Order: sequence, then C-alpha cells, then structure tokens
Amino acid sequence: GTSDKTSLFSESTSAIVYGMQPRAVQNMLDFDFMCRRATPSVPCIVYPFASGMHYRQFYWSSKEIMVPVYPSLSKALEKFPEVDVVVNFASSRSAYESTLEILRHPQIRTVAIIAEGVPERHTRHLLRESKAKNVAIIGPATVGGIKPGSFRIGNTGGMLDNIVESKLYRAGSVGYVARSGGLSNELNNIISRVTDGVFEGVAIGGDRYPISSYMDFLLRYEGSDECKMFVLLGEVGGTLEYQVCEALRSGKLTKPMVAWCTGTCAKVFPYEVQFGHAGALAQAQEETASAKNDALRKAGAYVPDNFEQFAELIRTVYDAEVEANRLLPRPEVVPPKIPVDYSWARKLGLIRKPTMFVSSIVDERGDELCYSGVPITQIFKNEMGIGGVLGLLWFRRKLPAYGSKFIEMVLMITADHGPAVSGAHNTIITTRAGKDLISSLVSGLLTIGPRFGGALDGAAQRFSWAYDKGLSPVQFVKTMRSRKELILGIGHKVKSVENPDKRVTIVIDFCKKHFKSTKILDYALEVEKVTTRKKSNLILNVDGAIGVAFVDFLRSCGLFSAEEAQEYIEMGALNGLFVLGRSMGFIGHHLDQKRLKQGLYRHPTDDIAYMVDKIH
Ligand code: Q5B
Repeated sequence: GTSDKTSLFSESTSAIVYGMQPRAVQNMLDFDFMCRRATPSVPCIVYPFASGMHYRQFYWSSKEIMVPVYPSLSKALEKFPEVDVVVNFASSRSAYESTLEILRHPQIRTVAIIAEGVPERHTRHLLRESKAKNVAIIGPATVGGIKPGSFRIGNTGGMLDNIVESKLYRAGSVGYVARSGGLSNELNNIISRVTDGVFEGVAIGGDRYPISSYMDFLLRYEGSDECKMFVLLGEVGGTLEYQVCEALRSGKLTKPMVAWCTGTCAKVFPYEVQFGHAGALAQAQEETASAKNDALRKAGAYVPDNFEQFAELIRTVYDAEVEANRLLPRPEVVPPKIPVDYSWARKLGLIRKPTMFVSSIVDERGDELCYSGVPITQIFKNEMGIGGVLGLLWFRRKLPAYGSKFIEMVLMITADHGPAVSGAHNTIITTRAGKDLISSLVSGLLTIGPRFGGALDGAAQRFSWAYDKGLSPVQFVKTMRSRKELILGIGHKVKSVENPDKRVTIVIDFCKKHFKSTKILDYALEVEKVTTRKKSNLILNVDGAIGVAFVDFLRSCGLFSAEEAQEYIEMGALNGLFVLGRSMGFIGHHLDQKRLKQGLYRHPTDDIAYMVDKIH
C-alpha cells in the first residue's frame, strides 16, 4: 500500500458511483477484494432517478452485501464523509450538469467522467471550475484509471482474468498515462510482462480537450517514491505531449520515461485521418504522431522506432534501472480467488447443477415464444385456433382439425348456462358483495365439482371402466347402485327426456360425424336408456356427454397410446374443459352485475327454515 500524499488513490479510497452501473460496481468490489482491501471502495451509489433510498445486492467475494442507493448526492456525501472520489457514469447529455453538482462539494477531490461526446464548451468550463477548486478530473471519454493493489475506476483493467494476468492486484513501479482506455488495457498487459508491474495508470480520455493533461498525473507520479519510471502512450492529435517534453527538458520530470504516440501511419494517407477518438486528428504538422515522437525523443524520453518495439524498450529501461539499483522490484503476491459468477460459469460450461423445476410445454427464452415447440407465429400462420393452442398446452400434441374444432365446440357449449347454476350464482353474490373480477370468478369456479360441472372426469373414468370390463348397461347401473354411488354424467336438475339438452345433441352429432370411434359415447347412451326408465331427468348430461366423447377422441385419434389416454383421464384433465369454458360465463356475470350496479345481496329470511334448537 501507499500513504503517498501526491496520490489520488490509496487502499482506503472511498468512491461514489454516480449512475446505475451495477456491473461496474461489482467489478470495482471484486478488484478491491483481490487487492485484499479491508473494505469495499464503493460505500454507496447515487442514482438521481431512484424514487427513494434503497439497497442493491452485490458480492464481496462470495458473501452478499447491500450497497445503499441514494437519489441525492448531498445526502450520500453526508452519510459517507470519507468519500473523496466520484466515478461519474452520467450520459453525455447530463455529464456536465452532474459534474458541476459534484464540484460543488469540497469533499470530492477526484472525478472520473466516463461519458463520450461531452460538448467542448462544457469540458472547457469544467476545466476552469476543477482547476479553481483543485479537483482532479479524469475524462471525459475514458474508462478512467487504476491503482494496482488499491483502487480501480469502474471497469478499468477489464475482466477479472485480465486483472490477474496483468498483476493489477498489487502495485508495481511503473506509472503510465495514456489517452485511450482501450489502449490502457494493452499497457497494463505489456507493463506486467516486461517490468514488476503498474504503479498507477490513467487514461486521460479521447476527447480533443481532455480536462486533465498527462502532466497532471505525471507530476503526481514524479512526487511518489514508489513510482520509479514513466510510460506515456500518446496519440495523433493535440499538443499535450509537448507539455511533457517541456517538463523533461526543464527537469520537472526526472524519472526515465518510455513514450510512444500512436497514429504514425496517419502520414501515409494524403488527407487528415480521424482515428477512433474525437481528439485523434492532426490539425497541424506538430500534432502528427511522428512530430510528437521526435520531440519526445529530443526531450530525453526513450522512444522506439515503432509500436512493436515499445514493450522491449520498456523492458530495457526497466532492467537498466534495476541493474543500477535505482529500482527494487516489488515482490509478487498471490491474490485471493474471486468466485466466478454463476451465470458466467454456466455460459462457459464450467459448472452444472440439478434444476429445481422441469417444464415441458412452453419455452419463452428464445427469439420466439413456443408452445410445445411450435413458434407462436406458426400458430397464427396455420390458424391453429384456441383448440389447437389448448392441444399444444394440455396434451402436447398438434391435434387434427376435427380435434381442435371439438375442443372449441366444448368451450362454446359450456360457456354459460344461466345465472341460476351454482357457479354463476356464487359469482353474482360475490360481485354484489363488492368484490373484484378475479375474486368473483374464483368464487364461482370453486363450486365446480362432483355435482356441478365437474363430472366430466368421473364420467369418463366410470363409463370407460364399465365398458372395458364388459359390463352391460343394466349391470353397470346395478353395480353403481349397490356401491351407493351416483353415476357421474347422469342426471340434471332441469333437463330431461321431455326437455332434452340441445348441447348434448350437438356433442353427439359432432362426434358421430367426425370421430373415428364413439364406442364409449354409444355405451353411455345405452346406460341413459336404463336410467331414464327410472326417472326422466336421469339423462346423459352435458358433463357426461363431453367426458365420454373425450375418451373416444383420446383413444381413437391415433396421437395417444392407450396408457397416455388413460393417464389424461385419471389426471383430471377433462374437468379443465368445463372450468375454462364456464370462466367465460362467470366473467360475463360479474361484468353484468357491475353494469347493472347491483347492490349487496342478502337472502330473505322467509326463504330459510330456521331450525335452531334452544340449548338448555
Ligand atoms: N339419481 C345432477 O339431481 C344432479 C343420479 C341418480 C344414479 C345419478 C344429480 C347428480 C351426478 C353428477 C353430475 C353434472 C345433482 C350435472 C351440470 C352442468 C349444468 C348444470 C345446470 C350447467 C341432479 C333423484 C333420484 C334419487 C337419486 C337418483 C340422481 N342422480 N341415480 N346416478 N347420477 N348427478 N353432475 O335432480 O331413488 O329417488 O333416492 O348428482 O353428473 O352440472 O344447468 O344446472 O351447464 O351448468 O337433484 O348443466 O343427478 O336429483 O339428487 O334428488 O335424485 O335420482 O339417487 O333416487 P337431482 P336427486 P331416489 S350437469
């Protein structure tokens, strides 16, 4: 570590990240942990768009920690008086205003501005303000900088493996300044390979007028005993490198410097070439990379002939310093391991874990939502309809057209049967008690069961069982009577032989016309003949007709094995058809009551036989 007074960052630097950048914050915390810092460098985040103070979860190694998010910078600074750095991730539109706000707080000594494209008149104003207040500004248009072993600004230094590879978890002896954040990563890499590592590195930013110059940082490095040599990686465009030449000549900078300005190839173009950065454009001969390289060389810097020789030259200068006992290589340390992020490790195929859930009907993760593997656009293109969708979601099959039609028919005929039935009645009472749509619907649905609307599965099970057993209709009715069991699917409160249920006729006619077999339906109609002989309302009712017809469909359509067909019947899939269909009606009744503005219902007491005994 360092207690260097000239340094902007130390291993106790505390910084606010301004803007919602959870990835960058996590990167900073991971770096901190790797540097064996005692505490994380980001005690809080400031996000002006947050609706209130809240927390976000981050990792400190494998432990989860909560980092507070404040909408107001002042509040955050009040809470954390030790903070003196702000990493400003505000967009180019708001970077200026937010930096001015940051500069109003004397607590802040360093600001990194990440945004690219901040207007020049704004950066000039920020330059004046920051100089007047003696605040160091890094940027705009930069990843920032890094002080190995102490502090990293945002994403500087790249991914964790890069941090390890470039040994940024502990300080070396080489201080560098660069224009570009991208190239600063390259520098980290080069310097770690050919020397004992980076002391501190800053990318001043690629804009034409970065707020801080190379010299601002080089002078700090000059003042630090731990920084033994400099590396400068300049760029075509601008004249900042001449300030460095001047300082080398005047003796303001005394440590050995290896320098290179990129963009020497610009001279092979017959016109001005704008490189990646706004500032990377030579507007005069002196702004070309070659002119600046020549000047640096003349001023006493070590300048290679081309970029390929840059690394070797750094090595040579470093070795000479070591040889002359002016530089004692910093010892190597083993950094603590940072756990790999789960999602990252999974992506790389490094880990596997048993899943908690299995699901086999819908996959929404890809480009397109798929029902049982059929993309939603296909479903519409092929006009699969509600019946087709239900087939995919309930039975994981592309049903034949007549199967889809059958399902749609079932949903239509079960959609409603008036306000008097148990379910609609419940829905109406619930609505009139002032409840919402879902409560009213659910109240109605909860009445569906063995007596009302929920006899489809029971009918399917019993009739198919009797048929498979070879019981005659009379034997079946007798058996059920001896067991004291009602035959589900038989009987109706109001429908009878004299008042037949048209819905049942519709089902029978459809099945007779389209199904490959109607054996169970035929059997149920024979049973009906037996039961209606006893009482004319003991007809095959709508539940029963649909239930047995569905068994015929499952068994004869050719898409299901006998076991699969049986499984769906035992699972209780068929009552779902009534539930789904009747939901349309219940919702209708709810809306109807609302529309009619019906008040709270109370049942008349004269309609209730009170038989309450006196307790003596
Ligand atoms: N008996 C439906 O009964 C009802 C018998 C039976 C043998 C039977 C009754 C029943 C089975 C369940 C069923 C679905 C409660 C019905 C539906 C949707 C709906 C509704 C709508 C819509 C009607 C009189 C005599 C007694 C009984 C005997 C009755 N059922 N024997 N097997 N299944 N069925 N539910 O009129 O000797 O006199 O004591 O439970 O399939 O829910 O519109 O309303 O769309 O919303 O109250 O269509 O049949 O007759 O109970 O007084 O019985 O017949 O043992 O004999 P009732 P009960 P006994 S469709």
